[in-house]
Amino acid sequence: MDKEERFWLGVLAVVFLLVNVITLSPLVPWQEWMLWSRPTPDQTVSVEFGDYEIGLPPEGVEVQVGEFVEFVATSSDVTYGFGVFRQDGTMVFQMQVVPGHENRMVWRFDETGIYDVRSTEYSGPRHSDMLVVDAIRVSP
Ligand SMILES: [Cu+2]
Repeated sequence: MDKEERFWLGVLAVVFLLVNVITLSPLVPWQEWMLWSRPTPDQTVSVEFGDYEIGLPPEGVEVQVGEFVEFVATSSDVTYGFGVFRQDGTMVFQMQVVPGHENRMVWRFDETGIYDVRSTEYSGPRHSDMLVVDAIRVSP
């Protein structure tokens, strides 16, 4: 390895470390409560996946801005994805829903609105039908 190669290897190592330090640090607003503190959820919402259906609580999901919500998703057959989307189609967050586990995610919504839920993991031929419009209502 010559001198120039060592230099660029060093640059790569520094970039790697910087990106990790920045993305894991509490400077990223949600990392403070996702990684560094363990807030007690204000409510828990169960989501049951199975046979290409997304089973949300029948009474709906009502959340307040700033509240910590724990989503607990299970699957009775294959791996799905639990994705929460804004009305403009941009994603808020998602997690994989692996069968045989309680897949947990704590989230704090910081904007009011109505959110859709869709499967974000290709799960088979009916995957694209896995959409629940207006699934989560976040109020002030
Ligand atoms: Cu799917």
